[in-house]
Amino acid sequence: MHAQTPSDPAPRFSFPPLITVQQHILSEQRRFQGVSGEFSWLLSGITLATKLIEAKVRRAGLSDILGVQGDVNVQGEIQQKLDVYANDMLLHALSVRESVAVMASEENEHPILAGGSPNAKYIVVFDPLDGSSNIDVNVSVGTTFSILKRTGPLNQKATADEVLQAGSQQIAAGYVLYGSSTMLVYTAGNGVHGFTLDPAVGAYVLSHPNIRIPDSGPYYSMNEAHLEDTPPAYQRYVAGLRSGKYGRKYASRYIGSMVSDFHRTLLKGGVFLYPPNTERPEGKLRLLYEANPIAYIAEHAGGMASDGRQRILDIKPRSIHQRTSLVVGGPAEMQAFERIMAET
Ligand code: P6P
Repeated sequence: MHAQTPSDPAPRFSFPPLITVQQHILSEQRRFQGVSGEFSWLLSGITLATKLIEAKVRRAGLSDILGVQGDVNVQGEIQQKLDVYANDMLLHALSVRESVAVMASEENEHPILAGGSPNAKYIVVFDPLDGSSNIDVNVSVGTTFSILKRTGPLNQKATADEVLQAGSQQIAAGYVLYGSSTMLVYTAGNGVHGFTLDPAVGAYVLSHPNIRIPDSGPYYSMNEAHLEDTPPAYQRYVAGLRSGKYGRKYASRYIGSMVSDFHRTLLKGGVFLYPPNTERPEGKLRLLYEANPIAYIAEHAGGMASDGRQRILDIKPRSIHQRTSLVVGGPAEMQAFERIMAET
């Protein structure tokens, strides 16, 4: 009988366990039946791309990347150089993930059939740099992403139409906010979790586990320059927020960068709204890669998201760049909104 090799007791640390987003994703994907590791490998492509984007955003003022690329994108918007860079990073990182069949980006007119393996089963839809018009004035910007599964037979090549799925079909969604710190917030349907990028080591570390949107919050957030041009019901709703009609008087906060305005709403509570107006009767924000990921996160954090008539996640898209109005927030603010809309 050999003498047993002595062993030490398990180490006890004076700090909480450091959980990286990769570790978290691996534990998450075990919930998906039959998901081999493709899901975590796909998400690692997104996190890698956002680290490359973050490095450029952090130095935007120091290199010639500031200013406009000069081109105009499919939205008719002047492309900022960082827009183009961010889009290239995501397209590159995802195109080398065998599990990605289709990519759709705000910056590309049509979906891109990725060169994934014939059995690639995922679709990734993203806005590489939302709020990019704020770049030159150093206001936070963000990346949003939405992950869907293919709807066509895996033994046949994917079609672009497979992107047009209701937001309720998302299997994961998230955003990266390039703010005073860089945070990745995502959900794979089992809670909403926030990770802060530690620039010293280049890792997203779990900092906000199981985020829940407060039942009621102190802020409402909209571009009030459009208020007189929005439908009367929205004007009545905002008047109620201001007057204390819904049980508290709200303060106004508006950054003009959707990811930032939503992130504050998610953590502090309240409501963010981009209603329809005379200039944009269908709303301004994009359904597939702005409203859907935000709505998916909001609902998994205990909030709600509506286009004024229906749940955002129930909308069946007609086109990839389709716009929608968006009202998203905590239960108290959204129930007050739904009561107002029910009166019309
Ligand atoms: P407005 C940024 O251009 C964006 O797409 C969103 O990030 C933001 O919420 C909205 O537009 C701001 O629009 O009309 O208030 O400038």
